[in-house]
Amino acid sequence: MKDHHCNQERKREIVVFPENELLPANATIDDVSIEFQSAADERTARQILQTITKIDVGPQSQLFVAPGSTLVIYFEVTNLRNEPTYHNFNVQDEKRYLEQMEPRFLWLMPNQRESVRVTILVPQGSELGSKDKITFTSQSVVQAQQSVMVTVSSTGVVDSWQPRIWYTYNTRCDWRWNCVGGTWSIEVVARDYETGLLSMRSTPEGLVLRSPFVAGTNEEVTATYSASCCEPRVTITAYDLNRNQRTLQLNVDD
Ligand SMILES: [Ca+2]
Repeated sequence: MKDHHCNQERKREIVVFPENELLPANATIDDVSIEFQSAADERTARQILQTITKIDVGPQSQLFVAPGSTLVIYFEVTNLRNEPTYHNFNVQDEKRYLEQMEPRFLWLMPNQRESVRVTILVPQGSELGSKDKITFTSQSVVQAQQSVMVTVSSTGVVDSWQPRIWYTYNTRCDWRWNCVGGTWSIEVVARDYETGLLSMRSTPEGLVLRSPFVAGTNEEVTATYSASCCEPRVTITAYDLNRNQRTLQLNVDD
């Protein structure tokens, strides 16, 4: 990690991607390149992704737990680099509910996604409504982090409403005669007013968060997706803590 006073220099360096460059913890797209929106070069978009390890909270994770019981949280780690990378995992919490993490390290091939299971035990007598923030870190060529907020609750969760999701285009492809060399991008916002947002992901991969969020937040979560104009389609899905999901299907050519 570099000093703040050479921030501009760091941004330039990262765009050309020297082999050993390290991004700071919680690296987001703003750290990688602020020139992203104006870059009409698909290589730039690809290179940004190559710096990134993405972590999603698996939709099967439960973040409400009764006193005296255990729960499992699934952190899905995806290697978006073009080369195999070794990942060391670490997990911390505020209330010492952590029981187990499996596995503790992994090799991931390009675009490979694997789940890390984190088990917590909430002691008998824990106060209802109290919360434990759990922070999962993957240390590799870059460091990535995702936090979740677990709530102690003896009753079931009431939330049958899907998350909201909306988007705006930053750049489109319609002025181009052919797709080669062109890039399009959108900004996507998701929000869940009830139990809170668990994760937001895309197919193909490539959704990059504007800033980290704690799974379970009721605030807006913003991300950017960018692809070559030769790959005009994307599906983006947002999940809430009660497994409700909303899917957005886009075709930039429409
Ligand atoms: Ca909801």
